Amino acid sequence: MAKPKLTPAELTKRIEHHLQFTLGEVADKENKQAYWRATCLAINEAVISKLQTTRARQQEKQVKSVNYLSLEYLMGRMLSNNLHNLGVFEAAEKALKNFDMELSDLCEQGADLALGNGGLGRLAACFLDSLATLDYAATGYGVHYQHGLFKQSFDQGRQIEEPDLWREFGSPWEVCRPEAAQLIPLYGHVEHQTQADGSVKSIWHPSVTFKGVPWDVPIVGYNSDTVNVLRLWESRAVDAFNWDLFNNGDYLQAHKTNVQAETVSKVLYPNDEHDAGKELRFIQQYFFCACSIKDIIARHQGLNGVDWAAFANDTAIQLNDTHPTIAIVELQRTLIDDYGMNWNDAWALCRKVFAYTNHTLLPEALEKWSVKLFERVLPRHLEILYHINEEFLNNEVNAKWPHDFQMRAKLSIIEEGAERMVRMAHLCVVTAHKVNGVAEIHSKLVKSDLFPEFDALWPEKLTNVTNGITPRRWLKACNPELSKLISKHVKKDWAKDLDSLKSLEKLADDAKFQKEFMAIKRNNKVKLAEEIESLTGVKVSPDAIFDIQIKRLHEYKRQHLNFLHILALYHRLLENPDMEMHPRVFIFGAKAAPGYHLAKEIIFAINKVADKVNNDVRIKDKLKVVFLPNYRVSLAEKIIPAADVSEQISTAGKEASGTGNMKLALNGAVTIGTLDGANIEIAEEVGDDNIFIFGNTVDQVKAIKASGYNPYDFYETNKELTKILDWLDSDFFTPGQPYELSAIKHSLLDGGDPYLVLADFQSYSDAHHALDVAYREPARWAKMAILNTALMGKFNSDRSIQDYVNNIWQLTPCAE
Ligand code: Z2T
Repeated sequence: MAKPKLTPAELTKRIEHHLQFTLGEVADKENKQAYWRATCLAINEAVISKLQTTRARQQEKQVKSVNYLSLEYLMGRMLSNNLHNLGVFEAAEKALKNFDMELSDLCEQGADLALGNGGLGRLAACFLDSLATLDYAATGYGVHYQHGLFKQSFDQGRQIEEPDLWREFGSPWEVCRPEAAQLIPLYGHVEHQTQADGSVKSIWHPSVTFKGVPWDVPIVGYNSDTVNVLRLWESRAVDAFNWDLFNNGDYLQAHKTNVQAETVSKVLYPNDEHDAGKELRFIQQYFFCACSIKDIIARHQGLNGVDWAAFANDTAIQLNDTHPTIAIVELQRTLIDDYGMNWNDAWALCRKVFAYTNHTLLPEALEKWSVKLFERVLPRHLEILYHINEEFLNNEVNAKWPHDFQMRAKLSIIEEGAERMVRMAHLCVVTAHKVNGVAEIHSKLVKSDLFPEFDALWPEKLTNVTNGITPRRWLKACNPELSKLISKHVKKDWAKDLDSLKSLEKLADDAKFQKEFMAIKRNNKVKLAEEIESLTGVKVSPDAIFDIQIKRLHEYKRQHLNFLHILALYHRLLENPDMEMHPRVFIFGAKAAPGYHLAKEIIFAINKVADKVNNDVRIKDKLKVVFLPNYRVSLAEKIIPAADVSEQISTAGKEASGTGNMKLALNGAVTIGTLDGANIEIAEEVGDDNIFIFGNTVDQVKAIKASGYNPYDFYETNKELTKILDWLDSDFFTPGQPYELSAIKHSLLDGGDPYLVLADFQSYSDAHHALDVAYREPARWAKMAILNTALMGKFNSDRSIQDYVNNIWQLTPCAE
C-alpha cells in the first residue's frame, strides 16, 4: 500500500485547519505558541494513523514484545524529533515558509518532557527511539508526573528550584485513554482463611484504592514502519468526589481524598543516585507497576481468558534499575491471588519474563525499603516476598552452600539489623533471568564487587549491554550542518547505520574536509556563544576552546576537579599573564539534587569564580567560565554540537557508563577522561592518540584506598594545590565574606576526599596541558575531532537494543 506522504501543501492546509478550528486562533505571526501547537497537531495526525496500523500489525502477527518499566523518561522536545523520524522535516520547513515562519524557531516553543533526572531517564528515551526504529513491538511504562524535574535558576550564584510546568496548557503529544484505566488497592490487612484441606489462604483487604489513568505518547521510529507507545499513568481518586462525604456536608474531607490520590503522580523525585526512602516514592513505584502489570495482562486477554503459556513466551519485562522491582511481587501475587495459579508455575513464569538492568554501584543509591513500611503499604506483598526469599535460601543457597548461615545472611532479600530492610536489588537478581550492567567495566564490577556470590550461583546470569545514544536526536537533528556534510560523503542512511561513519576515517587528514568540518564546528560555537550571552550576559569568543562538562552535579563526577584546575589556570595566568595557552571557555551545565548540600556549594563556588575570572582584565580574555542555568535535553542539543572538549572525569569505578561522553564525541568533541565507564570503550574505538586519558585506574583507586589515603599528603606536597585550596578560605572571590567557598576545601581535606580529587589533580592538569598543545596544532586537532565522529558507530543505541534482543529479550521485528 502506497503511503500518502505529507507534502508541504498538505501540511500547510492541516496547520491552517488546526489553527482555526482546533485552537480557534486567527493567523497572527506573533503568536508562535499557536503555530507551534497547530504544527504539532497536524503532525500528530500522521503519527496517530501510523500508530494504529502498527498496533493492528503487531496484534495480527502476535510477535513477542518488550515492556520497559522505568520511573523516568527524559524525552526532551518532541516536534523536531518526530519530523525527522517521519522524514518530513524539510516538508514542514517549506510549509512554515508559507506562513513566513522558521521551523527551527517554532520548535523552540515546545516544553521539554523532563520526566527524568539524568542518564538513566535519557537512556530510556533513546531505547524507545531505537526499538521503534528497529520495528520491535515495545511499550514503555512510566509515571505521568504533573511536575517533571525542577527548573533551575541562580540567585547570586546559588541554585533556586522552581516547579516544572510542562503541561500547564496540555501537551499536544499525549492521548488520554480513560477506557484503559486501572484500579490500584493498597494498605489494609491480610486475612488468613483455613481451607477444607487444611491449607491457609491469604485474602488481602486493602483500605485505599487509587485509579490509574493512562496517557499515551506515541514513539515514532526513524524511517521505519513502527510507532510504539509510551504509556504514562496518572493517579486519580476513584470517584471524582466522595459523594457520601459530600452529601454529609463534609465538602473539605471529600476534597482531601482527591488530593491524596492526586499526590501519587504529582512530582518526580529529584535525587539521581540517592535513595531517600520516602513512603510516597514507594507508593509511586507500586502504583505504576501495578497499573502496568494489569495493562500487560489485559493485552493478552482472549475470549477464554489469558493463555499463560503464550504469555510467558511473548512477554518480556525489563526493569530499569530497581525502581520498578515491586512489579515482580505484583505479578506473582496477581497470578496466585487473582488467577488461581499455583506457586511454582507462577514463579517459573516470573523468572522467565523479568530481566533487570543495574545502573550504579554507589551504595547510597541501592534501594532498601524498611520491612515496616513495606508491611503497612503492601501487607500481602510482604508475605509473598518472604516466601520467595525462603524458597531461594532453603533451596538454591542451601544446595550450593549447605548450612552456611553467613552466606544466607549475605544473600537474603531481607537485611537483618536494627531496622529490617528489603534489598530490592537482591529480589531483582534472584528473580531475573538476566542482569546487565551498562558498560564493560561496570558489568565486570557488578560481578566481582557487587554480586560475586550471585555470580557464583548463576554464572550465566550476570552480563553486559553497553549503553548507546540515538544518532537521530544526537547528531542528525541537533547538528544539521554536520549532518549535511556527512551525507555528502556517506551514501548510506548513516543515522540508521552509524557504523557507516567509519568511511570518514580516510578523510581525517584531508585538508579540505578538515576545513569544512572545523568551519561547521566554529559556526556551532558562534550560535552557542549567542545563547551563552543571552542566558548569562557573558561574552565568549568562538575562537576559544569550548570545554564542556554537562551532567548532574555529583561528587563522584568531580565537577570540583574541573573547578580546581580552573583555579590553577587562573592562578598561573595572574602570575604570568603572557603564559602560552590557547584561550579557553569552561562551560558547565548541571542540576544539584535539592537536598545535596555539597553539590549546591560546588555550583555556588563555580559561579563566584566565574564572576571574578570573567571580569578580570589582567588575564586578557584567556579564561572564561560559564555555568548555564537549567541544563536539560533541549539545552544539551545546543551545547553538544559546539563542544571542542568533553569532560568525563569521574573517579574510576564510579560512573557506570556515561552517555554524554558518547553524544559529545559523536559531534566531534575530544574527550579528556578517566578510565571509567564507557570512556574505556570510547578510547578503544578512537585509539589512544585521539583521547586524553588521565588519572588513577580502578585497581589503583582500590590500592590507594586500601593503603589509607591521606589527602593532606597532596595538599602539602603540591604547592599549587596548597595555594588554590587556601584561596578558597580567603575573600578573593567573595569580597568581605571569607570562608564562603570553604566547604569544598573542607570536604577534600577533613572530609577525606572520598572521590580522590587531589590524588588525580596533577595528572588531570598535565592532560589539560597536552590538550592545549594539541589544539594549537590545527591539523592535528581537526583530525582528532573527525576521527571521534567517524568512530562512534558502536554507541548507536540501535546496537544496544540489538544486544538486548539477542541476549535477553529474543524478539523478532514486526515490519510491514
Ligand atoms: C542515573 O542517571 C544513573 C544511574 C542511577 O543509578 C540513577 C540515575 Cl538517575 C540508580 C546513570 C549512571 O550514573 C550513568 O553512568 C549511566 O550512563 C546512566 O545511568 C544510564 O545507564
